[in-house]
Amino acid sequence: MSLNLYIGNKNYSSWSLRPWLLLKHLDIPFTEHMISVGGRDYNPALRPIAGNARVPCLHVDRFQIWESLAIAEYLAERHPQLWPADTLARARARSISAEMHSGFVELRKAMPMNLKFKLKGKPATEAVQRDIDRIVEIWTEARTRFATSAGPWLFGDFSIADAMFAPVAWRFHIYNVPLPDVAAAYRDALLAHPAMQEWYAAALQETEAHAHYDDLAKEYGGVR
Ligand SMILES: N[C@@H](CCC(=O)N[C@@H](CS)C(=O)NCC(=O)O)C(=O)O
Repeated sequence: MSLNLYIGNKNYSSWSLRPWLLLKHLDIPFTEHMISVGGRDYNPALRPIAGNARVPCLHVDRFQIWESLAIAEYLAERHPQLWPADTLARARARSISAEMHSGFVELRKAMPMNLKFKLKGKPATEAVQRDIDRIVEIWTEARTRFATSAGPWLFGDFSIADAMFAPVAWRFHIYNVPLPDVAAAYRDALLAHPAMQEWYAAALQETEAHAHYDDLAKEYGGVR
C-alpha cells in the first residue's frame, strides 16, 4: 500500500501540518508532495489532487482522502491509539477536534500561521480574545482532567486532538499571545515535538512569499 500526502507550503499551510504530524508521530513511511497554495478560495490546480480542491489530501494507493479530520480518522482506524482509550476522554477529544476543525475563525483570520515570523504582538480584539480564551479553557480542562498518563499531551498520550491544535501553538508563539501556565506549558510541549521542529526547519528554507500574510507583521509590531 502506498501513502502519498499532498500538502501546502510548510510556512503557511496550517491544515497540512495536522495529518503530516500524525504520520510522522506514528513513524509511518509516506511520500510527501508539496503544492504551492496562497490561501485562495478556489484553486483549480488542486482539483486532480483532491476532491475538495484543497490540501491536505492523502492518497492511499490512488484513493483520495481529503479534509484533515477525515485523514486523521482513517489513520485512527489503523492505529487506534490516536484516540484516548477511555470512552468519555475519547468523546471529549472528538468534540474538541471537531470544534477546532470548524471553529476559531477569528483567531485564524487575525493570526495566520507564518513560521518565518516571531512578532512583538498586540492586544487581541474582543472576538479574537474569545477564541483564545476558549482554547485555553479546552487545553486546561484536558490537561487537568483527562491527562492521566505522564505524557505532556492533552490526554496524556499523543492523540488526534494534539495534531488538531498543533498549528495554534505556532500561532500563539508567532504572535506572542500571553497564556496562563498550564496552556503555556502545553504550547511549549507541542513546539518541542521533534516532528514540529522538523516541519519548522523545512518551512524556514522555503522562499515563497505571500504579501497578504506577510504584511500582517507590521500590524503586530514587527519582529521580536
Ligand atoms: N477543512 C479543510 C481545509 C483545507 C484548506 O483550507 N487548505 C488550504 C491550504 S491551508 C488550501 O488548500 N487552499 C487552497 C489554495 O490556497 O490554493 C481541511 O481540514 O483539510
